[in-house]
Amino acid sequence: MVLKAVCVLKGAGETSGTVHFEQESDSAPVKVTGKIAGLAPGEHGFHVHSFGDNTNGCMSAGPHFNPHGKDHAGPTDADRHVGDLGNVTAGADKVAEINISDKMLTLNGPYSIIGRTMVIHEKADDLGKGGNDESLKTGNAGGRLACGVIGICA
Ligand SMILES: [Cu+2]
Ligand SMILES: [Zn+2]
Repeated sequence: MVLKAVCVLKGAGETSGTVHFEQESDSAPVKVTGKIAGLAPGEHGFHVHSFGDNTNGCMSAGPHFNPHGKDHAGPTDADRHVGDLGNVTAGADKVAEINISDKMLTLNGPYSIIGRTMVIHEKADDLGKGGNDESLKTGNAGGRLACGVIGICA
């Protein structure tokens, strides 16, 4: 059974986008595709945060989704937050095209990301290599430009 989800990201500023998720089977990697516009050219941290709560904007989404109690890291690290998707890169047109396949994300079971929040950040994620405490929590990715709850789609 193919599982599909979608997330529409919005924020207080000009940043917005749509991200699609697709998983071919229960244990398959999750394909993450889409586009985010209104970004300063360069890298921007991109994570799944714990809560599907946007009552106080993107802040209510809480910290990175981390059900296994790991430190923050990059998407290719074995030990990382489940929500750590690293960076997406915006071009001169201020648009980031997203095309990621991730083995740790899942759309089913107790660690499903459905109902949680996708956040795009102001700055680059240092992938846990920044040499300070914050690096191991947030990657020093700074403010939350836009976010949206991940929902089931057809
Ligand atoms: Cu984040
Ligand atoms: Zn993290």
